[in-house]
Amino acid sequence: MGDPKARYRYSGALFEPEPWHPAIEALLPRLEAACGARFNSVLLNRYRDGGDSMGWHSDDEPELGTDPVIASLSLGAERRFLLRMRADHAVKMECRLADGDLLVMRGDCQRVAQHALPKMAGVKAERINLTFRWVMPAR
Ligand SMILES: O=C(O)CCC(=O)C(=O)O
Repeated sequence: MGDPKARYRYSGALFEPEPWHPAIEALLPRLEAACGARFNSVLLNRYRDGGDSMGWHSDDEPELGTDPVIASLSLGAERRFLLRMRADHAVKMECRLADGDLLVMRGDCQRVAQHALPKMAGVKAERINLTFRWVMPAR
């Protein structure tokens, strides 16, 4: 979802954003003030329960530029969030993301680290995660 020009390429496919939902667009001023950054797009991920997960990756698509600011807003079930250094996977940290938490990744985070949201046995409730980004229009 995002501004019409905020198209991005991922795994060889070009994604056209959905227009902003007014309830999500209304969050932008507070998010941008909190992060000191602009956002023109948001990626929404739905985890139906603890069986849904996201593997290790970095948000390092070229459209995000160097050292992107990524604001991740969590809604719904509390889940574990993991971060590890690319150069040494033993160097890692973990936090819990609860309903309403805002996690901000910035600086060299996407260049030097990877993140993941592991499966969590026993979690029955749904979680929705919104990651706000600035996407440079794809050519
Ligand atoms: O659901 C989360 O907290 C992580 C989402 C994520 O890693 C992503 O959208 O790149």
